[in-house]
Amino acid sequence: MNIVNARLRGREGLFHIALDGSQIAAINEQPAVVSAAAGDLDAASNLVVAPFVEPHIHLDATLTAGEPAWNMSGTLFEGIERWAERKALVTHEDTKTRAKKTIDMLVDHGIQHVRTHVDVTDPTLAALKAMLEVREETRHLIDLQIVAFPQEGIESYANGRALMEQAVELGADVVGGIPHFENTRDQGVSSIKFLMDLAERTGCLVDVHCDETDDPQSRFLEVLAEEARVRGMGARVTASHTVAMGSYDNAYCSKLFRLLKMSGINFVSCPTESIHLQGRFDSYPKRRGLTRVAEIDRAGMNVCFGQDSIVDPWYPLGNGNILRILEAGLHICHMLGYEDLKRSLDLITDNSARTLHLGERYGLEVNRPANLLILSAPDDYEMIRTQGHALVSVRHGEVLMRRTPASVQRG
Ligand code: 17E
Ligand code: FE2
Repeated sequence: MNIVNARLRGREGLFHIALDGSQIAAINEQPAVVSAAAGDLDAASNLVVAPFVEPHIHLDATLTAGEPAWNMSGTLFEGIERWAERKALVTHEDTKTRAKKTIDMLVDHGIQHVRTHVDVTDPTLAALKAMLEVREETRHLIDLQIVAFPQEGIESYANGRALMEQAVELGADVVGGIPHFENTRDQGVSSIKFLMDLAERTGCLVDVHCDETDDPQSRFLEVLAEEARVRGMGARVTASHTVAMGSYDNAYCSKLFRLLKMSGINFVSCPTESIHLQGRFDSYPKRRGLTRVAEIDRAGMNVCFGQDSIVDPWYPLGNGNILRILEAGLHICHMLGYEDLKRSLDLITDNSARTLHLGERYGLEVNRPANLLILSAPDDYEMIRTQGHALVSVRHGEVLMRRTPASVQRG
């Protein structure tokens, strides 16, 4: 199969992309627009990019909002309470059904790589066992990384450490954490040492829910970054949320950034989730409750956007469309300047792939997997402005999804 009349990010002109089975065989410049042969795909002078990436979602909790009760305060902590009630009702099939429905939504929006956090603070590890099956059963749709995520704490939950170890033995790809939720600061610190040891010993990646609170005293990011730096593991470590950084004063943050840069860790921000969950203890002025996305990016560090939730106890909306998250994030993070707009897709493609440590399994380059999207606009700026879509998703050299844009008639 070939894709003709493709525009590529950061390059002038049109391109012809040849797929050979499940690999990209060639990418060549086209002197002029051509008509597509039977069986080929016509990008119609629009962008062709590597698939969108969802670097942070909770597939075990999706599609449960209101069951058995709604989160009325809109806080993270009520979300955790409501989820604990729903978690008691979780079954193997219930988890698989909801996760697969959600994966279909992601696929419909051009996502082919997903990192999901799965709650392992459950003595039966029911959700984890279900998600390990989902990972295998959806390989034709997505590459799925599973994070062993201790929603109710590692140190503050009964057998928390053993459950984390068991989750990794069963096949989790990534070790998680939630230091700001542990009962004490000391437990937060020891939880990070424990999870970094576990990851180092087992070769897992690391992705910690870190400082997801407006409390400027929540300073576990420095602990995570230092552990990553000393062990030389930065490229394999991700700090998710880090929203307390939005409340740190500039003097502390300037010292912190030195360490963050040395550590080489990655960052995920979930802007729609954080704008909803944070700022809840403020009146006015009211904080945005997000990490310093633009500043992290400008300091040369790696940051990307995720959805976090789709219709769960923490966030009642969502439809799988990561472009919606990108648009919201650019607004909330003061990133509507032209320099940011013209490379904005980085935040849901290349930066996210780096966070997931995908290496040569990702990217629009010869000899890499034949996974790509045809978008509805010619560049990043126009994709955002027109609220564009992924129109075709190709995976392993075959069309996985086609979207027909809405049409408007006048008169
Ligand atoms: N759990 C958590 O601790 N934080 C979140 N944002 C979600 C689940 C969605
Ligand atoms: Fe999360």
